[in-house]
Amino acid sequence: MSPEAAADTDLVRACFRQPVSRTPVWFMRQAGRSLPEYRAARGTGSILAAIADAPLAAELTLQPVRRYGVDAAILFSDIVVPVHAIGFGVDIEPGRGPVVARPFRSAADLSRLRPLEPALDTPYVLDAARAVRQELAGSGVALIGFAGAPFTVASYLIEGAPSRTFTKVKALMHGDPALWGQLMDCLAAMSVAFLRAQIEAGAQAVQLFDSWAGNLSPGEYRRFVLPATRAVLEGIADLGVPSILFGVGTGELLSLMATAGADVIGVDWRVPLDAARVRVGTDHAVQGNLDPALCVAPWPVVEAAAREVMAAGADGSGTGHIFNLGHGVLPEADIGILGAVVDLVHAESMRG
Ligand code: 1CP
Repeated sequence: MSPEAAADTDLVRACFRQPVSRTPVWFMRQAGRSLPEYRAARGTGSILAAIADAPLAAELTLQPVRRYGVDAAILFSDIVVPVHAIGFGVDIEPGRGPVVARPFRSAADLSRLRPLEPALDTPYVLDAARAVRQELAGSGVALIGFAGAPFTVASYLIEGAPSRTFTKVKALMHGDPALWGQLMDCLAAMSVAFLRAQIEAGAQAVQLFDSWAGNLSPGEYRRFVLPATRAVLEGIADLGVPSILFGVGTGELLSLMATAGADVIGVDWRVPLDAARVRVGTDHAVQGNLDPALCVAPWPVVEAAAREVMAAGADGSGTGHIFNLGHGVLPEADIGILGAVVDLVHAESMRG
């Protein structure tokens, strides 16, 4: 991939705060159950099986591009794919999320986390990336690769299932900081390997999902999470591909997240983007942040909210904003509304 080709998309230009032809827009979880074509193509099999079927994963990645006219495709994969692929014993239960048969409990469990060799362990992800990139060549639509940030992946490995209290995670990080540090180092190395391989296979930007970081205090984030997050972003910096760091409920963490080395900070719907900009500083682009729950509301409500996001996201020169939701598309979202949001953002930002 030549740097010129990579820079030839509004998404990449916006990440680097360069002038764009119009504000780029995509949606986290844009593939998935909200799309009838997704339900038809995927059937009832396990999501990990769909991810391991490269032609199917490529098709599921491209569906939202065709449906909505978004400016980016995000690879159809999951943040637990690497730990699943090295045999840690992770599965994804329909309607529930990642579950772990034998959760991470002690130093002995570190031996179950061998390094990831993407070409051998997850060749299907790289095959899907190459296929999507080929399909998108010359379209101006960028391919986004992604990985889970160490904290959010660790939260599944330790809790054993989706959690809303993170009690076991916090007990380990505070109770055995040395073991916590070793776990973070392992997971950071895995995310670096996974992201580098996706970039080499054609991803033009990457997003690091630290979805559950908002459950931490600033002190916890600084001490227990920021170093490994920074290591992931430093580990891919030489490739010159822009990075987006995102979490939910991170209003009090935004200024710390801005020191991790990402080009873009993703913001959920709780913090207006102009306030977020003050917290992350002028050297970052921002991504977000329409409330996903609003995407079931009548169009005038959504239109007003989307216009507010655009106004708050504009940095004065019309650069450095990627329009997105504040978190993933909900299964019950109205797909006609999502398409109308894309059209609105494009039309309004072209007016200049
Ligand atoms: O278009 C896309 O974005 C689809 C690709 C994708 C992505 C980016 C999937 C497929 N998963 C992810 C990332 C992911 N996975 C995150 C970060 C994004 C976010 O914050 O939403 C997280 C936290 C996960 C873990 C996960 N996988 C959950 C959340 C559970 C919890 O803790 O609440 C769930 C439900 C899954 C399964 C999953 N992964 C992807 C899909 C489409 C699904 C649902 C499939 C099913 O229900 O069978």
